[in-house]
Amino acid sequence: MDRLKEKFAAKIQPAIDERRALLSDHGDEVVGEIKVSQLYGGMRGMLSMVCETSKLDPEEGIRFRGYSIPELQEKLPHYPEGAEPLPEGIFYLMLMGELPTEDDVRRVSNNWARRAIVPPHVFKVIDALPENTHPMTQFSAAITAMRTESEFVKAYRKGMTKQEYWEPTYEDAMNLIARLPRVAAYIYRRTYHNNDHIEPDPKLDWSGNFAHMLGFDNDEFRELMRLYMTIHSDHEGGNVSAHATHLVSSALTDPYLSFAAGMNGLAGPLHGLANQEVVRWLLGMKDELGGGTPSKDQIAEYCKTTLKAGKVIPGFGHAVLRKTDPRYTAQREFAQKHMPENDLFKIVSRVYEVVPGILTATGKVKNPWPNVDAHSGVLLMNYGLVEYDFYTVLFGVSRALGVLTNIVWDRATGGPIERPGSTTTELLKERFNK
Ligand code: HAX
Repeated sequence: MDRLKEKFAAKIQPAIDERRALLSDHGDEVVGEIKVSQLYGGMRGMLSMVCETSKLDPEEGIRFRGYSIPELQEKLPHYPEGAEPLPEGIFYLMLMGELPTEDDVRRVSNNWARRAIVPPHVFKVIDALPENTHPMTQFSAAITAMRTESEFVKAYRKGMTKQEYWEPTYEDAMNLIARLPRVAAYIYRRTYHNNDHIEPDPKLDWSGNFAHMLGFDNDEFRELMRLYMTIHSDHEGGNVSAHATHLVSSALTDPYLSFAAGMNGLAGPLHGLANQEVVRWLLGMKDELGGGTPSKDQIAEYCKTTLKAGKVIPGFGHAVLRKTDPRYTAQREFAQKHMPENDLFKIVSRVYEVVPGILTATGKVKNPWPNVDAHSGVLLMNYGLVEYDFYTVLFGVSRALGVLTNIVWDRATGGPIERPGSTTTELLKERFNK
């Protein structure tokens, strides 16, 4: 058993005991109430699950195992001479519930490098799709095709006890995380670089190697990937990609199919696809106004046209957050440090000054502030990764860290199949008309 797995195994029984004690002492206590508006309103704010890896506060933003993004930028190990946290570190933190040492992070990196070989039939499945297939469709198909490698499927068929479920789930999660950068880079090079693929460099860290396979061998871009992969990794349990992964996994579906379900959810324009929509929207505005940096008035006019057409302004608003997303702020700080003169960054900054006022004036938008997706594209564009239809795949690679950690924990603690109840409008009417 590898050291990480051994360390994780030691954490399982105390976690089970803790849950048992909570359930036995407080199992019947009420932690929330459900309003009719929530039944019709996407279950917004309805406390309905436990997710250990991160917690979202509407005002403050995300905390991973209690740590904010600025704290993680300071406390998680960096690449030698780098300034951004290594995603291997946030994975360790989410899995173990404690900050990693430099050595812990090196071990995670080496562990993933050892597991990173993608079976050849996965590339064949990608190649069988038309070249203009959206990268998220290719990504989802490739993840599903990789299910042939599932240790959970093999062990379940052979027979195992419930207490053993976590072990092959852990193996699948680690293998998937290790292999996703290669799969994603393959899709990118196939779709946009004439099938000119780049072999992995196992000496690099997970994100550095990913940047290398994508074809971006410069130190600043690698740093950007480390930051990007860290901050997109988790956003508590109820968002579409995390919840879809968890829901499907709760039926004891293997991690490959569960994660593919999460990625299909991430591909929606109200969720992860918003990162491509932001760039499409910004470039559309630039085009319409004949280039240059649009004035605040011009941006305001463009926003009004977007809203009049019945569209949302991508990258703004959130179902939980009520302030500027700290993931937006972290990316803004990266831009201020590395690319303050970039034209598109200047537009993004000006958009930040204009959009909240316009959304507030609609009188219905609960959060007029920017989310993570409002900023990620402009950073990628700066380094030459301009094919924005690919951006959600990058998000997906990162999201694997959180959602797969969650299902490992779920199997370790004996999580049940999810089966919430539903009602009908007729029954609600009967109830209130009594
Ligand atoms: N532009 C225009 N209208 C918006 C809006 C925006 N950016 N954000 C919210 N609204 C509208 C809603 O469409 C809704 O309108 P209707 O009542 O006419 O249906 C109204 O304001 C109230 O919505 P809300 O309660 O403020 O927001 P929701 O919780 O329903 O939705 C969304 C949250 C993120 C889906 C929403 O803000 C949105 O569509 N934003 C733009 C797309 C986007 O950036 N998505 C990424 C979110 C972060 C994420 O998951 N990243 O992966």
